[in-house]
Amino acid sequence: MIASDRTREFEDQGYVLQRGFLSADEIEALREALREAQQVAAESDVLDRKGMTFKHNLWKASPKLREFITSPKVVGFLCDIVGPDLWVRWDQTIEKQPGGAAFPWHQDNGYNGLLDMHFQLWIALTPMTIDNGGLWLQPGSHKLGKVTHESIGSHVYNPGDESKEVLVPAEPGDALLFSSFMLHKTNQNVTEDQTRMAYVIEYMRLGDVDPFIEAPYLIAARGGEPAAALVPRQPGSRSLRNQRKYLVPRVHRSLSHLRHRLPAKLGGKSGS
Ligand SMILES: O=C(O)CCC(=O)C(=O)O
Repeated sequence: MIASDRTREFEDQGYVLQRGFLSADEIEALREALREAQQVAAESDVLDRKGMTFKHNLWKASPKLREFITSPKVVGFLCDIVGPDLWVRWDQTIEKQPGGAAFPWHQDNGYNGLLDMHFQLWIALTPMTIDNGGLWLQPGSHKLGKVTHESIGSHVYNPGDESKEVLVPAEPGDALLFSSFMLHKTNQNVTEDQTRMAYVIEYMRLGDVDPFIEAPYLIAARGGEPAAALVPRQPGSRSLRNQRKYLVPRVHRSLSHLRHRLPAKLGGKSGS
């Protein structure tokens, strides 16, 4: 498929699936780099939740991962579809062990509080099936823009229109690029012996910001070309448009952090 077809597909469906994106050697090299980075991941970047393990910000610990996620192959694939100027907001491995719990319908913006669409490159590192907690999408749901989510336990949830759901079965090395506004979910892993694993890298347009994460930031592409650089500021952070856009969310987040730190008798939630 040529790039403009893929761009149209992304705009229309909210995702593009590239089967066999990585060769067997590339998958092995990526697994090895991830194993090394997972071993040194900061404790604060590891989240274990009901049989799902998330390890975040692995690129920060790994020159090999930085090289991979800003490589001509990855950047070329992304830029052809979503545009020429990108930085890396986040990365994580997601492992769902046998019995690992469901992760209900949501947009990623429902968790990270961001207002702009960004781009999720989800790479399968094991087979992903209906039984082991493979990924389900609602194609076209990205056109809703950012939707509201209700909180259920530790999750946020918006069911969208479940009659539109499709499973994306995948093999190791398949890559799925999807909009952060895409409603998606994974079901419980009902196998007895299969842990399924994906590596997800999130890219944003250079003009868009995430005011909630810490430096350094990794530029991936400029003008459609790989342009790996670690920088102390997000390129869009000085724009008035972005500062205004996040004024209210930033105040809310600061107040909520403060409430969690205050003793209960002063109205906080910490109770200490
Ligand atoms: O299980 C997965 O690979 C995806 C989980 C998920 O929906 C997410 O991290 O947003």
